[in-house]
Amino acid sequence: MAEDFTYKILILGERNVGKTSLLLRFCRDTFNQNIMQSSGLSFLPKEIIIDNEKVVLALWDTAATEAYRSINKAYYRSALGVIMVYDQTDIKTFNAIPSWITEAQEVIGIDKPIVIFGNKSDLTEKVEVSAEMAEEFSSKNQYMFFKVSAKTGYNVSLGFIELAKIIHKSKSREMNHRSSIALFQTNIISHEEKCKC
Ligand SMILES: Nc1nc2c(ncn2[C@@H]2O[C@H](COP(=O)(O)OP(=O)(O)OP(=O)(O)O)[C@@H](O)[C@H]2O)c(=O)[nH]1
Ligand SMILES: [Mg+2]
Repeated sequence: MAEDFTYKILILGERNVGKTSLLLRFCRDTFNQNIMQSSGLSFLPKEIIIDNEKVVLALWDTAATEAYRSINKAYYRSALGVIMVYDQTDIKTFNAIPSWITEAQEVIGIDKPIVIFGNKSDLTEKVEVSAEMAEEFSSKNQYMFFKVSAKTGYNVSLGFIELAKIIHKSKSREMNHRSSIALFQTNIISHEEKCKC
């Protein structure tokens, strides 16, 4: 049976950082300055090819408002990676990253890859979070970091695809490991069948 490469990914971050806009840029190549604030939870699928294999990303967009935050947490389960978004023109959104990550890791575990998106890189005159600050924070915690812009599309696909590649690599390793164990078990069984003792 063909393997199902469907990977659930969470898009997290404070209100207004551009989570929905990044998704719409990646999945539909569109941008709307007058986008509505999200309520609840929604997801968009995106099909990509990695190493000649079809991979479907199930991208879960979350509403950051406090009322939804705890409800959404119930849906984090089984996510294999996180896109953690902050707005480079608002330092509060950068400072909030650790609490979002802790909250996610309580549900999905600490071993899942996390990519930090410093969004709104097109707004160069209002920067409150320098790329150096974000890079330092990311490398200290072993997260990948991308400066992105949902408005111009800068680095958006690249960031999503890099996360998908990491997930795909670990999934492939896991499958190889499983098939080695299955092969090993088959060998033991066939040996026992042959052995009449
Ligand atoms: N200049 C600029 N504006 C952006 C960018 N990304 C998003 N925006 C704007 O920022 C505002 C918020 O974007 P959303 O995508 O709704 O943000 P969100 O994180 O989904 O917000 P919530 O759903 O409330 O949690 C909107 O006015 C967007 O048009 C960007 O890269 N550059
Ligand atoms: Mg939204």
